[in-house]
Amino acid sequence: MKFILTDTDPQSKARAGIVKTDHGDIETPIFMPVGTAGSVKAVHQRELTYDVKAQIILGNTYHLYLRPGLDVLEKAGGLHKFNGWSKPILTDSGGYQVFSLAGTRKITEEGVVFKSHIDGSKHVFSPEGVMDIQRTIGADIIMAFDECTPYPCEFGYARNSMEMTHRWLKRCIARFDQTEGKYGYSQTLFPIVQGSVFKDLRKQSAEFIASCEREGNAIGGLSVGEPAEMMYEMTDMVTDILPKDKPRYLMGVGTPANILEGIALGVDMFDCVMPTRNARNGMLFTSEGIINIRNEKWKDDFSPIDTGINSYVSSFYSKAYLRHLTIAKEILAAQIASIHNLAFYLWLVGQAREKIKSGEFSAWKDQMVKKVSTRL
Ligand code: PRF
Repeated sequence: MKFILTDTDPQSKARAGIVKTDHGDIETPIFMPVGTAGSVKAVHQRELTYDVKAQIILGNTYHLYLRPGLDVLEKAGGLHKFNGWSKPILTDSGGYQVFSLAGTRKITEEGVVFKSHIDGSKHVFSPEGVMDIQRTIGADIIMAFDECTPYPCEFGYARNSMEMTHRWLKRCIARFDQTEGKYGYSQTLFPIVQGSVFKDLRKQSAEFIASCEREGNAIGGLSVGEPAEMMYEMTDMVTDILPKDKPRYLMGVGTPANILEGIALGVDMFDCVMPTRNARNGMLFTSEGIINIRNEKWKDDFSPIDTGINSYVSSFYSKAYLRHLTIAKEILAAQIASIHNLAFYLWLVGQAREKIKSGEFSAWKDQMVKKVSTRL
């Protein structure tokens, strides 16, 4: 993997660049649609490519390991072959899903013992095991095994957890560097900064992560319930420490406004379930603001969902029709809303990229944050 930093904004820490992988280039800043179990919910690959214009998607180690399982993925020749997505893929390590989804779990220095949320069966994730699993899944970018602390979190717990995440990282790196990709293309490992909302821990963690000199770095443990200002403050501190010549990924973030602020703080990559999950509940993000499509006010509004973002479904279907489908619980509602929301997120980061390139990012960002946060 290679990262080429092409432009920097004069008034903020925003940057534009290109991440080069064996499955193609990713233009940053970028949003990565979440495809937890190997599919971006309700969106098939052709729409993901041509309508959403996704450049990279995410998969989850936890889910893919439990189902379909590593034997099937290996027989298929990896996740790209299995799901037909031939562009880059990133997999999260399970170091977050195990904590948020699995039933009873026990964390030790060795790793985490957990029970599957599907059938209650018992499993163990260790730093080494999770590297091997992600080698088999075959994502281009794989994530280190970490503990994402909850919010709020006591200082002592956050410090011990961060120190364990650092020891786990050393084990991840050792295993990753001793092994090779199974399918003929290269993979890269991103470490994850933790440290909850404590400045000294964040600083310590960012310095440790930077010293590992991997090809890209991630910021975890944020957007877990803390106030947005706190998330920005931590991100700002961390991006001052992480190397400038490597991509930075802010995990699980966020709203359109969170993403714009994150870009201004020097973040290059984002992922979140929000555009797809909220779409399934009737919440649409548009270039004019936020819509609850179930609202009576859209009943006879035959105007297109959003003509501002150059997406086929968003200009083809009307608000009134999508409202009807949503209220009638038609499957098509989830499809249209998910494609639209993702197309909007990809449009937003694409616009940010253009504005960074033309030197107009900061002023544009401020007015855009207001616009995308407005409830229509
Ligand atoms: N760690 C991992 N994945 C994550 C997070 C984390 O801290 C977050 C936090 N927002 C989302 N996804 N491994």
